[in-house]
Amino acid sequence: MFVNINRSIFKCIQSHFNGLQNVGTGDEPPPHIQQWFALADNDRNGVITAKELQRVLANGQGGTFSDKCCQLLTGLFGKQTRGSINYVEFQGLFNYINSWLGIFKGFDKDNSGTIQEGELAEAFTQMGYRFSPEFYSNVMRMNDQNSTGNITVDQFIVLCIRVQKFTEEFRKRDTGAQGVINIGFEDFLTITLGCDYL
Ligand SMILES: [Ca+2]
Ligand SMILES: [Ca+2]
Repeated sequence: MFVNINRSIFKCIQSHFNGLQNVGTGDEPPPHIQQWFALADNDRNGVITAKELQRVLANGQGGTFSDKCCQLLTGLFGKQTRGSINYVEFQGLFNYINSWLGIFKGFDKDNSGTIQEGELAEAFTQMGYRFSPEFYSNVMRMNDQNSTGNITVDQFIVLCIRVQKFTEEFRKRDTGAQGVINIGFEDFLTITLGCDYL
């Protein structure tokens, strides 16, 4: 699902991806990670920006990963230089994306390449959440801005990372594990604004 510029490369990567689920278990990075890094580093300056990352990440629906998703991913992994990823960081990002692709494929029960509302509910249930049908309807509406009834892989990744982050923040404050917290306005704003810049 990683990928590019022309259709032949896309096909190559698609088939490549099917064998990539266990990437990164050895001491040396697999050669294809180097190839991906070189492909993504368009200006050959040794680091990858969100824009460069976006050029090589296809969402499987004829588009690329969104600006938001690429910024979020470079923000998560680009620790040394803010806003860009070096080669060492890229190895972690590569494995991270592959893990998400594996999770996404597992939840895409009908192999449509996108997640529908029922699949979304099943996914979150399997992740340990219990939400109402209204919640899933709202989430679909907020993420599926073109009203297609589908969530693409990049939208799914952003959604899951945000839910994880909000869950962590909630649990820190839910000291009695009651599922309810009291929260001050400033604290609330800090969490929501912080999650926006993940
Ligand atoms: Ca670059
Ligand atoms: Ca599906």
